[in-house]
Amino acid sequence: MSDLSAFPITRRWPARHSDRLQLYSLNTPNGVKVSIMLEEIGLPYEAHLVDFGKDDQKRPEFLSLNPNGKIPAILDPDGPGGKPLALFESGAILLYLAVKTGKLVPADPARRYETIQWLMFQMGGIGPMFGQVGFFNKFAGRDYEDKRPLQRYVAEAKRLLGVLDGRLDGRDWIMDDYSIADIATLGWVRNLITFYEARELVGFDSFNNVAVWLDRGLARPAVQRGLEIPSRP
Ligand SMILES: N[C@@H](CCC(=O)N[C@@H](CS)C(=O)NCC(=O)O)C(=O)O
Repeated sequence: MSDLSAFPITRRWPARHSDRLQLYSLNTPNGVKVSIMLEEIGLPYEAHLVDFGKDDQKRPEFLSLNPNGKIPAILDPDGPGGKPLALFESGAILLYLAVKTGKLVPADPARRYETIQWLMFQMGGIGPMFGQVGFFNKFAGRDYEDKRPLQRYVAEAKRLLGVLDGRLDGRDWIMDDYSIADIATLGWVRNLITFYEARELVGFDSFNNVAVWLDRGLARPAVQRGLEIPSRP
């Protein structure tokens, strides 16, 4: 039995099964990357809801694990050397879980770096830019009189979709096989055209390879399950 009591986050979110990986998250586009990954690889885990409605992500117990105050974060009782490992940043968590289990990342070093490259393309491009489209199209930024910020992020989102569409030309997945690069990206593309209501705005239907890839990804049972974990209250 692992002892996770040294981690203050377990005071607010106690582990019922301290031998299982602990996930602190919400089913946002960054959060679902990790729940989808965990569902895909079949590693036993316990999901804890970080409720934004209660500002849970700013509580001292959460900040003790992630000083950046954002989900997702994990605590793996069985980290490197058999010791517990706390980790935040969805890209780092995906990579950690892939390397730990030898799943969803190629073993060949060159292919592995290529996968990491596309993972970083999501982390540094698709996530931040699509998020700004959401802010200026659906949330507080919608009321701004100056529409140039919205136009800038829509143009950048279209450009990024074009890059992804080119990569997916003649391919089922971003790499040859389904990988952490797809897992990182699927939830963001889905969110852009659903929750952020930007389907027409970004001309999504002209990116046929992306549309077909998205449907292919969403058809995976593990993706469907992961998208709901942890569900909003
Ligand atoms: N780069 C971080 C971004 C995480 C992030 O922005 N999470 C959002 C949800 S998608 C969040 O926790 N927002 C809450 C807040 O900003 O207060 C990652 O990929 O893990």
